[in-house]
Formats: sequence, C-alpha cells, structure tokens
Amino acid sequence: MLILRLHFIVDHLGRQLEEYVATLPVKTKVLRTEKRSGLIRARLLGAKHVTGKVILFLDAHCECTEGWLEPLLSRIAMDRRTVVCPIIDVISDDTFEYIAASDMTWGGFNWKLNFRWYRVPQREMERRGGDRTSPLRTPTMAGGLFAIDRDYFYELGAYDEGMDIWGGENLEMSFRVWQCGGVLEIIPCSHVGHVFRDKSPYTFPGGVSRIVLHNAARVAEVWMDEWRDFYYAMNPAAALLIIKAVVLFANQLMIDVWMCGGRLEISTCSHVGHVFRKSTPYSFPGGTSKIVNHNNARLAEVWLDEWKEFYYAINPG
Ligand SMILES: [Mn+2]
Repeated sequence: MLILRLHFIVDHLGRQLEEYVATLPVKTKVLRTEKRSGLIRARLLGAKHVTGKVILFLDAHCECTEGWLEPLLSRIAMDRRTVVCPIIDVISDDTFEYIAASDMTWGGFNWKLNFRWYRVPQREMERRGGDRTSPLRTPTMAGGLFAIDRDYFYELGAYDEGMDIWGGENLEMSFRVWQCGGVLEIIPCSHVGHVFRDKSPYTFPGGVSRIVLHNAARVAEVWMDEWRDFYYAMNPAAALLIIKAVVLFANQLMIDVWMCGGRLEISTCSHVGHVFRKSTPYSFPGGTSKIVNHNNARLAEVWLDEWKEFYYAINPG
C-alpha cells in the first residue's frame, strides 16, 4: 500500500495560507524556508518531510482531474525506478479555461538547454505497439509535475542543490534518471491541469540570464560530457559566466574540512620530512594550466560563494 503526502511550499501568503489549508479535507502541512531559497532547495525541504513511499511534486498552479493519481502510482509500484509524469493539460492564464493537451508530444530540449515539447516520433509509437494509452518514454520532463519513489529519489542523489531560484532542474533530473538506470515516462491515462503563464512571475536576483545560464551550465557540465560543448557554443555567455567545472562529486581537502565542521591543525610536535621538487614530475594532458585552472575553478564554485569572483578576476582564463 502506498501512502502519499502532499506538501506545498509558498513564499509570502503568511497566516492566510495556514488558515486556508486548515479548511482542506486532506491533511496539509505548510513548510517555510527561512529565506528565499529557490525552487530546487524548497523541493528538497518538502521531500525531506515526506513520510510516504512516493514523492509527488506538483506546482501550486495545478488542478488534478479524476483518476489522475492511480495510473502514476501503479507504474511506480510495478518498477520503482520508473519516474512518471501525467499529461499536462493547459489551464488558460486568462480565463482558466481547461484545454486537454495532446498525448502525441514528449519532452526534449534545444541547445540553449531550454525544455521543449516535440512530436512523439514513430519509433516510440512502434515500441508501444501503437497503443496510445500505454506509457510513453520521454527524454525529458517539464519538471513541475512528477512522481518518484522516495527512496529512489535519494538513491539518484536528489536534486543538484547548487542550482538557484528556477530553471534547468527539470533537464537535470531527466538526465539523472536516464543516465542512472531509471526510466522517465508520461502516463497518458493521468491528466493534470497546469496554468501556463506568458511571463515568469519570479524575480531573479542578479538577473535572469545569469541564473538560468548558471543552472544550465551545471546540467551541461555534470551530465553531457563532450556534448556540453554544443551548449557553450550556443551560449558563449555561459562559458564566460561560469566554470570549467562543477560540483557533484568534488573532492576538496582543506576548505572541505573547515566548512563541514571539522578542524585542520598543524601538530607542532610531529615532524615528517618531504622531498620538495623544483618542478613537477607529472605530465598534464591538455596542459598544466588548463588542468590546474579547471580544478581551482571547481574549488571556487563549490566552496567560495561570492568570494569566487576574486578568483575569476585574478584568473580570467
Ligand atoms: Mn508551473
């Protein structure tokens, strides 16, 4: 038996929100981040409080249709490594009219690493034996509406906590699922309405493009191997803005120890001799400075917060 709890995370409604959710027939909990943390970190907070077997993420501006939930849960029950999305119907942001979406589109992306809907290709129709009710394997998901086995979510490594505010996390999770042995599906028997807005309602401290490029560059660096070069070719600003490197499994030493609550000391009673050499005995494929800069940039990105700007100012390469 699967137990599901839904959690909302909202910024600025204050008391009113608590009062409203207390009137709902389904037991609902409000969690607050202390400061604005962005969509990814807010979701991680929600996920941490899930006590059921399945985490189901839904944007606030969604409306579920009858029978939306069972087809999602039954797929996960069959194989816990299946991550599932409903068909996302359109709710007009103008009139709130409900418009059923096509079951003939799936998720893709362009080289700016924007999520895009594309027509389901013939090969996927053939794989499904022409049955339009059977689960559709989709390369990527829109991100606002999906269900995942809770333990599997953490086995995959959850979200990349280094992403800010909004954007890129849907492709990141899609690539994560496919590259870590999971399957990402759209379940045509499950429909949920979503208000698609013309313009983003969010503010982006430091500028939209800075944040979106930052997040997308993390996706490219972590998941795309040499294909990331297409992203940088199409988005030279991203290449400048950030990084020859990011994140997930960085192996720092000293800063790591201090920042994670440890201490690093020199013990004055202990002496060990060490041969210091005039030049390094190692070879650096691709060039010394390329590799050293790469490693140092990771250090700066992961541990130095806004101080990383000093590093980039002094090391423009
Ligand atoms: Mn949304």
